[in-house]
Amino acid sequence: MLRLYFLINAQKILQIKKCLKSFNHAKTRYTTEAKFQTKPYRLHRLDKGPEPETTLTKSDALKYFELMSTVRKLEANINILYKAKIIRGFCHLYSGQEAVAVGMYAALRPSDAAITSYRCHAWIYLYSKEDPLVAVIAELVGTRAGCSRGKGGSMHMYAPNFYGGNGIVGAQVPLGVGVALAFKYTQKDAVSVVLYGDGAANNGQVFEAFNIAKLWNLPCIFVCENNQYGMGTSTARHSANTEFYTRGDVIPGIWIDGMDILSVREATRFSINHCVSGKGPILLEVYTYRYFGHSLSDPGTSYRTHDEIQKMRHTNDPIKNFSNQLLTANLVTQDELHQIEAKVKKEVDDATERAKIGKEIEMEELTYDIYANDVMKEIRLTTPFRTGPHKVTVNRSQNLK
Ligand SMILES: Cc1ncc(C[n+]2csc(CCOP(=O)(O)OP(=O)(O)O)c2C)c(N)n1
Ligand SMILES: [Mg+2]
Repeated sequence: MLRLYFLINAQKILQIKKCLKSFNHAKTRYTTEAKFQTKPYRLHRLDKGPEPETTLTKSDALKYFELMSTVRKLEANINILYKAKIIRGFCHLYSGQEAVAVGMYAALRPSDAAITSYRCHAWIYLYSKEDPLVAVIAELVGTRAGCSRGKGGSMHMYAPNFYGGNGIVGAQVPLGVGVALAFKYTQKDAVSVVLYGDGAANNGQVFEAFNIAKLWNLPCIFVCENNQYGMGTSTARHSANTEFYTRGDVIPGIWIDGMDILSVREATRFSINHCVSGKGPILLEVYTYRYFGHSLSDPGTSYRTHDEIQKMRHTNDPIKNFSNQLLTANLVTQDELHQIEAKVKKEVDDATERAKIGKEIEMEELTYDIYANDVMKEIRLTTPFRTGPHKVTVNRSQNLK
């Protein structure tokens, strides 16, 4: 009798549990948006900063999670290809900094342009219109499906409205100001996002570019990605003033927690409004961290401890931070995130295989498409005595499409 009583009760408890589970599931399914606090900003020459609260829709949440996870997996596969010597030369990974590119991209409009240093894979992936994963991987492998037909490699990648991929420290900053000048001159409703590292922040041409951008109030968002090291030198050792968001002098600045994608998105929205309202440039310092060394030939552990990297991975990872926020707010389920992770893995692995089996360009194409207009008929090869013919075979340069 007592056994029967327990059996009936156990069944009831099971039923109640099932009900509760489906109720919770329904509750999660029907939460279509949630509000989140942004991380405190620090302001320079601004009375008011970005909003302290932001609304996130479920579809955007899933999209941002997918984009950040794709960048992480893309760089993981590139690392493997590099170790297998399938990718040669320089190679700088973005792992750890995903919330910067994806958070900014989430706020940018199709007309807005960007330019960055050599750490450009994430940006190419975001800006490329066709087969973006293959555009990056094939370029690194050196095959013709690459965004520069395999001729550029890690530091020379372009996409529509994305001006590279630049290997000379700081050199992209005046170029990006030039893009902003073109926007103002042609009265285009667009801003130019100009990214550089903390290690470029004391470069002379950066200050010349700041000056002209402010003098002419150009629509320029300067972004110092402070990942705390310039190659192997910590910011405290390479910079007399590490408050990078104040370094534009009369240019207003904002310090942003770059491990929080929503803070980055909100600050970018604020900056676009600042620029398009005619107030001129703004300078964002985005505080972040890179898990790998400066490039793949730097183990990245001689100037910082293994513990430091592990601590960052475990306690302040941008993707984990975001997924924890989403789960706590009941905006997504763990299951949905797992499904995205599986999809991302398959997509990046498939793209890696497709990029690997691609063919290199023919030798003669090496000297083609250097100029958009065929201004030089002969291009110098390895010595002044060896040249190759120039030809325009692509309709327009990648970044002008
Ligand atoms: C004009 C110039 N000087 C030096 C170098 C060598 N170099 C490459 S990256 C770098 C440091 C850049 O620091 P940061 O922007 O913080 O880059 P991170 O290591 O974080 O990518 C230097 C000195 C270069 N590429 N160009
Ligand atoms: Mg740096």
